[in-house]
Amino acid sequence: MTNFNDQYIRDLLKVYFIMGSNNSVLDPEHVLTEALKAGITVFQFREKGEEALTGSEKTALATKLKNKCHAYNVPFIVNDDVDLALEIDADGIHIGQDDGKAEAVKKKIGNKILGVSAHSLEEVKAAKIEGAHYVGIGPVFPTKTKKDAEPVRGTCLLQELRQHSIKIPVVGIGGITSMNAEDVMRAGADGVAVISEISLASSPFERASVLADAVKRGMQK
Ligand code: TZP
Ligand code: IFP
Ligand code: MG
Repeated sequence: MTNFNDQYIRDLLKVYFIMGSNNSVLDPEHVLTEALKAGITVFQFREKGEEALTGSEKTALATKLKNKCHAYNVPFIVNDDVDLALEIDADGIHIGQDDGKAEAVKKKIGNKILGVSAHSLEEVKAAKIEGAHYVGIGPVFPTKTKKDAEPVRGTCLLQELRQHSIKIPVVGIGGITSMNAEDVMRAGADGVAVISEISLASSPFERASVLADAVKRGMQK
């Protein structure tokens, strides 16, 4: 039940790439490798929705992508599936509001990073109390990737968190591109999380590089 240093987590969140096998046209391992070369700072394996892999196929892909991340010293986070995270010894787990209490998940995972999706000030405060290491705030902008996404909040909630001086690392998610990432950072996010911006790019390396540059421009000291 380690407490990670907040600054370590903030640094990790800067360029947060998320992908499952159905988010890319190109081979997922190829896309991830390009993104790693371009300098993504953390990766989340999110295998859900149409034609998502299950069972041993899911485990095999997760293992392959985890090994790729580790070759670049980038942490590997699993979305939702605590058992998979434990089985393959992932570096962390990301859960939503309907995936059970963060407290219970935290007890199960021991020395791993815990991220929680939050959509209001109340959910952020609760996640912090329950021991989340970071929260994902979104959707910031309209997204085509998540069909059951909550209403778009723009950068309001990010600004609100900062105004209330709530001290937990935060990453924005939903419709983020290299064109708006700088604004998301200036609104108070520690980083940006993207799926399609990188996973659907014809050159994931180029796109992830441009995104990383936009994040840097938006960082404030
Ligand atoms: N949660 C809120 S929005 C979203 C998730 C998983 C999808 C983000 O995908 P994209 O393609 O970066 O908009
Ligand atoms: N936020 C995040 C993250 N990941 C998700 N899968 C999600 C919301 C729904 F970016 F990691 F914070
Ligand atoms: Mg979930």
